[in-house]
Amino acid sequence: MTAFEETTGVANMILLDNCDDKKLIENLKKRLQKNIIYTYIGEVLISVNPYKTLSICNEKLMLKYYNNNYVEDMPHIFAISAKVFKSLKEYRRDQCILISGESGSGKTEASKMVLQFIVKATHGDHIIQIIKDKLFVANSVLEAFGNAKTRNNDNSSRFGKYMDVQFNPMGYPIGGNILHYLLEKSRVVKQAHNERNYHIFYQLVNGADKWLAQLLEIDKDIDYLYLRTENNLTSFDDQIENEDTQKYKETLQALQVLEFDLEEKMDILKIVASVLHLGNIKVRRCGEVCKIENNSTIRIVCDLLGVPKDDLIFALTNKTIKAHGEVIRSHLDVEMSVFAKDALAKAIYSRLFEWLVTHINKTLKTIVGKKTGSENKIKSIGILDIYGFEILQNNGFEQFCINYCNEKLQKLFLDLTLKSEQEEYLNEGIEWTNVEYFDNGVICDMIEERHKGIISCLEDESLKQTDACNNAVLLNELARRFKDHKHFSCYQSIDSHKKIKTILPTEFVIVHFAGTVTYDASCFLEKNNDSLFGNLSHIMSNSTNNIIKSSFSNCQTPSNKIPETTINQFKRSLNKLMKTLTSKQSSYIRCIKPNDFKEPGEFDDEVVRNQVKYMGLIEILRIRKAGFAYRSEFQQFLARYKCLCPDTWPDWSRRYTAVAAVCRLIQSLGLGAQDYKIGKSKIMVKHPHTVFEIEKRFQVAKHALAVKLQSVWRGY
Ligand code: AD9
Ligand code: MG
Repeated sequence: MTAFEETTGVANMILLDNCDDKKLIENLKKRLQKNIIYTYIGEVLISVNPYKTLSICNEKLMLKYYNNNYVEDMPHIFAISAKVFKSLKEYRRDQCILISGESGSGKTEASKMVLQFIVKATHGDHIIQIIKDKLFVANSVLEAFGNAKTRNNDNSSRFGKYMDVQFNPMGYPIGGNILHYLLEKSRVVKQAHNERNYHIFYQLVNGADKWLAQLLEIDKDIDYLYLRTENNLTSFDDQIENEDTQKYKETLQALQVLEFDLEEKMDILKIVASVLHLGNIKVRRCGEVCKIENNSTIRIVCDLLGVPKDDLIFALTNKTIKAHGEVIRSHLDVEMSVFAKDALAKAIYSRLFEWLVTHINKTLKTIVGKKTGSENKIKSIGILDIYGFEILQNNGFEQFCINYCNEKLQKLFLDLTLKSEQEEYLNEGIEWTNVEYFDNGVICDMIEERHKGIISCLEDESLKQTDACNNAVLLNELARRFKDHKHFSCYQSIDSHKKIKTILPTEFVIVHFAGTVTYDASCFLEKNNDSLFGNLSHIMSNSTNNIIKSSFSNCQTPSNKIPETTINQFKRSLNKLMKTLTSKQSSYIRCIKPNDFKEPGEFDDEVVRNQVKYMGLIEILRIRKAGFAYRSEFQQFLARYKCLCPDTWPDWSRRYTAVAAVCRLIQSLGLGAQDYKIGKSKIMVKHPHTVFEIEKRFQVAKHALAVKLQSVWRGY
């Protein structure tokens, strides 16, 4: 280690003498203290959240990375982005960048930097510029509607996002597509202490100018129940108010760039305001039935949503179901009426979010077909930024979904890095000592195995109990199925050898790869069924607000058909995502949260140790240290580099077999025995810098060849 590295740490941790967590953590700490937040383990980028603005994101830097090959001693998100972009262009292979880490570790910021690189580093005409502007601002809209302040993060993503940016054969971005995963709906009506609702609500209340506020009948001075956190009245502090106002302007500008027309923008804002008013509707008991108290509030809601007032009042206080061909009406009690109101608020907000994503995708798609005509030549870079692993004081259905998603991503990471790499060495007949690691497949199976897992159990109970949910039955069934599972316990299954001290009868515990989480199952079935009374959906489907009308268009006729449950939908879309990701060449950014208090520059060894451990960073380090940075099939290697040796250029096949040609080529490049290994079908090169050297020579040779061809051409 050089004196410089003594104080600033090494840029690639495969250069560390020891593969233990102490050395790895010490290295990350040294670097953070010098404001260096990026470090490699092989080609995996580790990013530590500095919680302060550093000058690491500017155009000059981007160009530097763009113009250089992957620079080993300067780890950066731009380096990964440049590598991915070049692979897409040179090898014409679809790429993806998987960004993972726990809540607040910096995934969303990292994903924005990748996108910034793609947008800034690529050129193109006016139309390309339009698409780049749209790609860039799409995030602002999604963050306004899908992010919120939580205990862990002031700008926490409450939905999963996979953004695919499409490129034409010249490498210009020509379109995009966003997939979104399960927005946390419950936040719309209730937030934990010191957390907030979605940013857009505060942006609108603070930012709307006078005429708009009058039109939407909103006012900062009104106490909005849905903006009240637990035990906390709505509090607007001056600085936050200013920030929200500023962000409101940005959101509106972004909507403009994304070509939302005036009517659409108004419909969006009306829906947001209607949710706030819905929250303030008061229901009281009136003899046997319940009644809505504040007539003026329900009038505003109906005006904004474009639905008849009497119909909505009826649907919020009564329930109609069809049974044996007859329509049966029953009164709701106060509790059920409030439940119906909240369910409506959640449904219209989440459908608005879906509509926004669909609309954004439409505007991102426009240029693909028009401009190129050859869609099969389009390649893409996908950027995955999902909600991070969460352990809260109170973990519910949402945390279960978020953590399940993180289990799947961790499994994919392990399979694509640790597992497949080790298998490859064995298949190629290369001497290899297996590195053991914790394979979380066992937890994924426990959650999602067909007919057996927790999801299937939840599904069975949800379908059985569509009316009055009894979560105790669910817990009993979970206890029966998983009482002996190492990663599960609940009150009903607990026995002396399980070491969980306090667990309530309404709870169950999963020992996840990233930590032990106690889930409160009280509302699991309700949230999974996610029921909105049919008559409410029907009213919405006849709304004069076009977004509401189209979002509920599948509810034109009241039906008793049971829709697909939330968890089943989520599982299906996640498995589809995993397939997409597996089909692409993947690169990884692992984000680390250095402390639990969002404190700039603060590095808590224990907090980091936990993340290093569960992410399997030590195991990656071991494999990377002992393994090979570059692996290529003989034919592929020769196709690219045969011009570097007179004996293999232009046609090696007349004199050599593929393996002999590779050996001849390697020999002429002057590689030592320690630099590479020849497997059964592949050549493996130990260090990245050796590959860069070969690549550099290739670029020089290619250039020389091009010049020669040009002069020959001119001679004709
Ligand atoms: V969550 O799973 O969506 O709750 P993320 O996405 O991992 O989480 P995010 O990117 O939102 O975390 O980062 C959290 C906060 O850390 C940001 O709002 C910034 O204030 C801060 N942050 C993150 N990365 C950087 C950075 N590279 N430079 C400066 C940063 N601040
Ligand atoms: Mg995020």
